[in-house]
Amino acid sequence: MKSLHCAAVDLGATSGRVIVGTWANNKLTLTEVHRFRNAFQSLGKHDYWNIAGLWNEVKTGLEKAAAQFPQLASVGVDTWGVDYALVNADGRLVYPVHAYRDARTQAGLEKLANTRAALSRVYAATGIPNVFYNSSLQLAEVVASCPAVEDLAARCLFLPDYFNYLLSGRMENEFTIASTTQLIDVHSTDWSRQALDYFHLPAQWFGKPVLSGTKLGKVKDLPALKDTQVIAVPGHDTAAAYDAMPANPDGSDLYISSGTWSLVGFESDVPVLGDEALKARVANERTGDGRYRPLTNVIGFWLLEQTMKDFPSRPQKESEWVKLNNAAAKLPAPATLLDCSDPVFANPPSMRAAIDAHLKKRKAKAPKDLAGYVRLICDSLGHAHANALRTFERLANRKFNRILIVGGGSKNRLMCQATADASGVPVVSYQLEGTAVGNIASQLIALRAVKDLATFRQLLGRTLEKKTYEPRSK
Ligand code: LFR
Repeated sequence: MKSLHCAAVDLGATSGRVIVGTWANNKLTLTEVHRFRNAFQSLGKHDYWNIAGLWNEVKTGLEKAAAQFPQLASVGVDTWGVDYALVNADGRLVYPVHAYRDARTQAGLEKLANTRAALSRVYAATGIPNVFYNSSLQLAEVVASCPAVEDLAARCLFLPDYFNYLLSGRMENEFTIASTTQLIDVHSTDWSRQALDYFHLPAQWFGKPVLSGTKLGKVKDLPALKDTQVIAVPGHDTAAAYDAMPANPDGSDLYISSGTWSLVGFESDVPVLGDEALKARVANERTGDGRYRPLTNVIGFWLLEQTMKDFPSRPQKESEWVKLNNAAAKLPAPATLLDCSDPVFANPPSMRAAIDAHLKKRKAKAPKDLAGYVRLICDSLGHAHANALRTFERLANRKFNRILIVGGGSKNRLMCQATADASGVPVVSYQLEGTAVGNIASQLIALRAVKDLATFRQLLGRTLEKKTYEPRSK
């Protein structure tokens, strides 16, 4: 069989990369051709993404990919969830692209939280809980504070949609990313009229979502990629990462995509709804083919990434990371853990100060050094992951035998072990760029090089390196 090369553009909130997947003899090989940092920038009281800068990096990455793999068959884009670009009919931005951690949604968040009937209605309609970053709240804030935008904008393109548009010239809303907005009908694959009405959003901004695998046309404006097909993959990075899970087909695995956030969830043919699910903040996000991925967002390594900023001595090299983690592992287990759901951790000016104040309120002492914070954060995440497992077992009436972890955080031994210990089930961590692999899997299926996702997972599972963490009794 000839080898096939597909490029994944994978944009995360703190870093982005372009990775080429080469499929030959039923085996996937990855080549990272470009990696770059990403961060939102503050201007006045608000936070924005540097979209032009990101697009430049995407182009640089794709040109490098084409130089190394001249026969690039296709490209797919996935990004973090919920953020969007408002464009006119010619595709021009009519509003700056805000970053989801911008505090502008606070008033809308509180209003919905305090209106029980509306909150239940919106949850029953969309299956998405009321969280500060929801696109619904962000868009409602724009329309309320700048009503002219309703006329100026012709379409709302979520970030993968917008990059797909820049690449192919086609404006489509992809389904997985649409499902993170709190605007999709939980019982169909289309927008929820009820939710659009509640948030006062113009229905004409949104097109009927396309499922992943849809071909959008050839790349325009990048001569080296003129024969490369743009494919709408699961545009939400978490959906892509879940697709890459070499899971047991019987549904007995719980998944964690671990990075800036820990996305803890599973796949299901039916949503998990009701008052208890709403209280537990279960988000019924969707898979590329229209099924469900009930999950909860645990704050993740954002806690550590931000705490590091307060330590000039933070590790730079891999060997320094290992040393720091070893020092953290030797410390006694902290008696008081962080409540990872406390909103004070969302976007504080200093994470270290926010952690110290949170501990003080709980009458506990702040850690003495960076190793102490690492230990506290890893143990707290482990505990939060275990809580999510128990909640899902109860609400979905399931039993999970293993937890599978992919993503940058899966390399963190301390967190993996803490998760196994707190949950009482083995944790299997894979050396896997989950989001890029799921992105590429969708392209391979669309190009008919692989039959379906189940086949891809089975083939992938054969070649992956993994490490299993058995739970230790206390
Ligand atoms: C992870 C992620 C989460 C989403 C958060 C905000 O990168 O996409 O799934 O809830 O970022 O978009």
